[in-house]
Parts: sequence; C-alpha cells; structure tokens
Amino acid sequence: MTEVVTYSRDGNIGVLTVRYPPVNALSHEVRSGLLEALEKGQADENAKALLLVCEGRTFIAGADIREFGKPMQPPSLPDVINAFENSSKPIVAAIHGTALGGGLELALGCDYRVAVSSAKVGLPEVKLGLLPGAGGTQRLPRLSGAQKALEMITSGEFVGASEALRFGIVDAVEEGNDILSVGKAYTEKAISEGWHLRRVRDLTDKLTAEHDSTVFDEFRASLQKKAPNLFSPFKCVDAVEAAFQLPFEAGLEKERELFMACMQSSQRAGLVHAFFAEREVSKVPGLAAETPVREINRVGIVGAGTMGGGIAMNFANVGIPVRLLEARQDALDRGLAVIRKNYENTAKKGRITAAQVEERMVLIEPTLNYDDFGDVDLVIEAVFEDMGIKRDIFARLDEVCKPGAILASNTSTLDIDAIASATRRPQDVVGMHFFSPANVMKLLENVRGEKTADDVKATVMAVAKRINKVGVLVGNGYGFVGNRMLHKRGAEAVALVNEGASPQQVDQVLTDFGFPMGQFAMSDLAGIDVGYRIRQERRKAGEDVPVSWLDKLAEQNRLGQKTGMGVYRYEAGSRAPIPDPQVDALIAEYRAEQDITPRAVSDQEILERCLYVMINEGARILEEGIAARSLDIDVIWIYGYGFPAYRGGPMFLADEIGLDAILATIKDFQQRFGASRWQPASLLEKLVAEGKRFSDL
Ligand code: 3H9
Repeated sequence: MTEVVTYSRDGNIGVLTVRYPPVNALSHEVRSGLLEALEKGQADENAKALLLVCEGRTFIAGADIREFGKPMQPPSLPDVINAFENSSKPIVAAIHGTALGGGLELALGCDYRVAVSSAKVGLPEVKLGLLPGAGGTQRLPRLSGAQKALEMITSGEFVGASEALRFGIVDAVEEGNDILSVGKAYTEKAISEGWHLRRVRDLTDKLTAEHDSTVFDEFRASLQKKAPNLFSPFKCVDAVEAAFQLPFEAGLEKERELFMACMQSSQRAGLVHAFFAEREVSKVPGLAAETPVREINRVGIVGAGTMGGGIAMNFANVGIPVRLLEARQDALDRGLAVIRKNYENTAKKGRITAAQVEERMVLIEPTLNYDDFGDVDLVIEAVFEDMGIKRDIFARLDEVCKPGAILASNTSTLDIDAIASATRRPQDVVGMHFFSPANVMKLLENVRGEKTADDVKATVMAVAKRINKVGVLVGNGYGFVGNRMLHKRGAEAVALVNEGASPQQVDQVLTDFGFPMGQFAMSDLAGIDVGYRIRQERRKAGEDVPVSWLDKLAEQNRLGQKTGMGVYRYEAGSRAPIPDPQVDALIAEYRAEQDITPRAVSDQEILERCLYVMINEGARILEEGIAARSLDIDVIWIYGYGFPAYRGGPMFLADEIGLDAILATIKDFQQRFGASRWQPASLLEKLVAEGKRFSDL
C-alpha cells in the first residue's frame, strides 16, 4: 500500500486515512491508495463500517490540478468513486477544512457525511474552466435539488457546514477540532443503530419533485448576461439537466463527455495557469522564503482622496487601525464621508452589518498632523502624481516616523528611488501600488527600489496577503509593469482613433475580447486629468510625448465620469458611456490639423495592435528584470486590469498564439507604422530564434 492512504482498524470501524499535504489532492498515488485501502476494508471481517478521514489542514480539496493536460493514469477518479459507492459496507466521510471538487464528489460517493461546523464544501471546477467530472453533477442534485446544485456548480462558491446540512449535502454537523474523533463517534452511531447502505445514485425524490425545466433556462439566461464569453458554466447547466433527464449511468456518461470538452478548451488552460500563477507570485525569486517580516500593527495614510480612502478601508476591513492624514479639515471630512458611504452601501447589500460599519469607521482615525505618525509601522502616501510634492512628503515622514517604519508610495508611475532619496532611510522605502477602486481591486503591485531592504520587500508581500490582495513584487521603472504596458496600449488606441477608428469601436473590440471595459471608458473612469498630468510630467522631464486629442479633452475640463463628460458623455447618476458627437468633431478637427485622411480600421487590426503592443512591452519588461517571470505580468493584468483570466494573461496568451506569429505581425506593423513604436523586443526575437516560449524563461 502506498503511504499516502492507509487502512487501519479501530474496534469495528475500518479507517481509511489520506495524508497527502498540503491539501490531500487526488493525485494518481492517492487514487490508487484509496482503492487499495477500500479493498482492505471490504476484506476485513471485523470492520462493520468504514470511515474516510484526512490528515492535515483539510479534507480532500479536489483532483490534483497539476495532472491536468497530461495523460490520465488509472484508476480514474470516477472509477474510484464508483468503487466507494459499490462498497458492501456503509462508508462515512468525515469532513474538516474544505471538501472541494473531486473531494466532495468522493464524499458524495460515500453513504453518509459528517462535517465539523467550520468545514466548507464546494464544487469550484467552473473556476478552472471545468465542471465536476466525477459524478458531482449527477449526485449533488439528488441531495440538494436543482436550484442549489446549479447555484453551487455554476458559481463554484463554497457553502458552510450548516448550509450544507440544510440542503442535505451533509447528514450531520458536529462541534470539535479532532476530525478523527468526530468521524469515529458518528460511525459508531451508524453501526450501533444498524444504518444501511445509502447510495446517493439511488435517491430520486429530489429529481421527481423538482423536475421543472424552467430553472435550467433561467440559469442559462442569467449566465448569458453575466458571463457570455465563458464556456464551462453553460456546460455545467447541461450536465445538471442531464441528471433530471437521464438514468444515472447515462447521466454520468453525459457528464464525462461535457467534462472532456471543457478539459480540452483553451479556457481551462488559461484558468489553470491563472490559478497556479496567483500562488506562484508570492514566491519571489531571490527573496528567501524565511526572510523575516516587520510587524505591522498600525498604518498611516497620507491623502484622504479616492485612493487614500480606499486603501484605508483595506486595513480597517481586517482590523488594522489607520491614521488618515490630510492637509485641510474639509478634505479630511470629505474623505471620511466617502468611506462611510462606501461602507453603508456594502451594508445595504447585506455584506456587512451596521455594527461592522461603525467598528471599521472607529479604526480610521483622521488627523491633520504629521506628528501623529510617530507610532505607525507603515505609511502609505497616496497623493497625486507630482514628484516634487511626493519628495516633500517623504522628507517630512523621515523626520516624524520611528526607525524601522516602512515608508511606501502608492505612485503608479514615478521613480521610487527618486522618492527614496528624499529620505535618510532609502532601505525602508518601497512602492505599494494599489488599483482603483482600491478597496475592491485585488492587485497590489509592490515596487522594490534600488536600496529597498529584503525584509521590507517580504513585509509588503505579507501585507498584501493580510489585506486579501494578490501581491506581485516588481522592479522600479516608469509605470512599473501594469501601467507601463497600459500606457503603450493607450498610445496605440489613440493612434488607432487618429487613423480612423472611433473610440467606441476600439472599446467594443476590447470588451468583446473579455476586458470589463475598453481603453477609453477606463480613461474616463480613472479621470482624463490623470493621464494628462502624467504626460505633462513626462514632457517636463524632456520626453517626446506628442499632443493628442485626449489632451484637448483635459484642457476643456472634460475629465471623464467625474465631470459627466470625457471621451464619452454620462447622464446624471449613470456610469454608462454614451458616444458624444462633440468628441467625434474634436477628433475630426485633430485629424484635419494633422493632415490625416481617416481610413476604415478592422476589428482584427485593433485587437492585434492593442494586444501585441502590450506583449512586446512585456517582453522588454522581462528583459530588463522589472518583472521576474512572465506569470508575474499575467497576474498583474488579470487582477489589476481585468484581463480575462480564461485567456491566462497577456504573456500566457502570447505563448498560446505562438511567439513566431506575434513577431511576424509586429514586424509588419513596424513596416507600416514606423520603427520606434513597433521595434520588436530583443527578448522576443531571441525566444523565437531559440524556439522557446515566455514560460520557458
Ligand atoms: C476537480 O476536482 C475535478 C474533478 O471534478 C473531476 C476529476 C476527474 N491540486 O490556495 P493555497 C496547492 S478540479 C493541486 O495557497 P489556501 C496550491 O497550488 C479541482 N494542488 O492554500 C498550493 O501549492 P503551493 C477542484 C493544489 O489554504 C497549496 O496547495 N478543486 C490544489 O489558501 C496551498 O494552496 C479546486 O479547485 C489542487 N486541487 O487554500 C480547489 N489545491 O504551496 C483549489 C491547492 O506549492 N484549491 N493546491 O503554492 C483551493 O481553492 C485552495 O487551494 C484551498 C486552500 C481552498 C484548497
């Protein structure tokens, strides 16, 4: 028997124990071990019932995702689960931690399920572009009915133990930390009360009572609205519907067919890449895992504007007290009022209670005085992008903050080393670039300066986790990773409009691709003045940044959503962009001034230019070591800019398309649009010459 699953007997209970850290995933070894242990249990005359239990922090968290895309080694998970369901002795699954995906499916193949109250169950396969492929779509609805099964399977969300009990997914919930004792007590009860085999496949009352096809149509319609580009959620609905239309065995076959279609889809590959990339970014190359972290018990924030307020909320949400500093009382009052309103809106949606609103507000202490930063462990400066102002602030912080306090800037483009040099402690200075809205967006781009100390880097990565963000550590350089690529895409989008596309055509192509919003709608959301100010700073620094029609919008105070007009027009209280003939006229005027005769630009050209300009810049970013790995860039784009996760991120997509094809198109653009903008990155040329991919680096 393999060591990862063992069989032992305790009185008249045969105990099957899985120990395969970290999450007991159903690898080949575990699947084989389960079958062997089951056979021993069947053969053991003294075992009246069997108990399946896991060691470590959790029950089985699903199939082993690392095996996806490789040939499957028998036994398959469905075969293992069928063997469990065919057991001649009742089997109890004892659940702690999370029973997910194939893990829950295995538990559903057992006769009874007992969970501790802190346990959660779920079928999150959809988040990986899949559907439950080991009977979950056929067994879960037999316990929970169609509505709940569809909710769980199409959303992938977890359900707590008490809810699982309410829906019949588990049979009992017990208090207790020792899962083995909980499981044994329940199994003893099963034996002493003479419980029979109870195979989920034979339960049909929920199938007959709830056989109403409208629920499936409703789910399809709502998915069509919410996620029309996604493949697997629709297949999930088909699979659950099959449970209601077909006998069990035929339903399983249908599920298998749909599962294989998902497994082969490019969306599955993209989502699985995103899953591992999200976990990989926390392991920073060159930063030892055991690097100490500084204690962060109180945070100071400079600036109570949109960014500063949003950042403060992140800390208050996890119970960390914040001092929020502004230069003037009215700005401070305004900032606090916005925070309160945000929390109250969340409470209205039922996501937090009224008491939690107050608890969090109490944690945010307003101040006008820098001296109040004397005891903070971390300061985050969040004022607007002006190097002079930022340097003044950092010089001030250097005077008032205690030794060892981390001084961070939320700058989205500026040089961290130039900011650090305004202090006498550049080793404590770092970038912490949040994305707007800062209380919502999951990305935290942490920027290491030339002199940033290792424990400061490790601390800001740990802070990201603590405030439930995905932290990515990047190097210092204009716009770091995300905005550097975004600005290239922005310039290309403007060039496309100059040549003849309309802003709405460009935006439509990007949203059809899967971005939540287009380039220009995003500029309106961020504020046209933000980009304008950045371009002005670059011009001041001597860079050649041509004047565009976007600058004219800023000069006319068309600043985007906040003024009701930007690239688009907005009706009061609405965020829906409406094309504006005045902007079309302004663009036409600009083209005339520049002697440009507009031409029809195809959607394909728009997409390729917008994506490939980013990929080419991404290659330079890798070449310069600003990002350590292509997966860091992918995670930044997925979590900071809404790059569709099912496409895996820009660099993963580039690998999928083929770097040779991308290079050929870039060379064609170079011929057509000029050498400087479309100069292929030398890393791209090198990888193509060597037949390699970004992921090989
Ligand atoms: C499935 O089951 C298909 C079946 O229906 C049909 C089959 C025929 N496999 O997230 P963490 C690793 S699809 C392999 O940081 P947490 C993870 O990479 C599967 N590895 O911890 C990380 O490794 P490292 C359906 C896995 O406590 C480590 O475990 N199941 C798997 O924040 C810790 O992970 C899912 O989709 C896996 N299945 O969260 C569940 N899961 O230390 C996916 C995790 O080297 N998993 N790892 O970086 C999760 O949602 C979370 O990991 C979990 C723990 C909630 C379990």
